[in-house]
Amino acid sequence: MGGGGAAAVVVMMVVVILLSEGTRGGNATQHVVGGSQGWDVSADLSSWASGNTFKVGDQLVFKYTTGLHSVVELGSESAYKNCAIGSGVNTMNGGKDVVKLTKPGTRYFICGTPGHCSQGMKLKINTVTAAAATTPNSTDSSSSVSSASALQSYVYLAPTMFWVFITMALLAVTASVS
Ligand SMILES: [Cu+2]
Repeated sequence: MGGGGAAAVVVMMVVVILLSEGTRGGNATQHVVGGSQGWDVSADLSSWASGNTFKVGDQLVFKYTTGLHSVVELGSESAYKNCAIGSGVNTMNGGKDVVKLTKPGTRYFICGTPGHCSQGMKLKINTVTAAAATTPNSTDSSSSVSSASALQSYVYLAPTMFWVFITMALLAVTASVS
């Protein structure tokens, strides 16, 4: 009986952790690569990249016609410069490929169709930490930014607190039964 109660508490704890992880990612952005052009030879990918801010937790979505293009991730600047398709570290060809930006740094993507990379179908993006992406430009705006983020964390915390409460209630019930 006591064992079952403990297992239930562990399950609830896992649920609490998963929920708080999920809500923390609430301000993540999905970037459709190339905008309305999508992942295509005609898209101006370098200006698209410079017009966007990529934060840890964001996602890239490569949209293209299956069979016509693919997405090859490269591991180095030199491979990227040389359009070295053969040295890809990851290849995707689903037509709607999602890449999660899990850590800060530079990532390189090219099209795997011969000739497309040299025609400009290549993307280099720099991912920054979520904190670095929020840069207040005056003292006035910095105070409003901090109060806004305080409110945000309260909102994100609310569902977590709910589950903590449920867990505490369950613990109390388990204790009274045994
Ligand atoms: Cu292509």
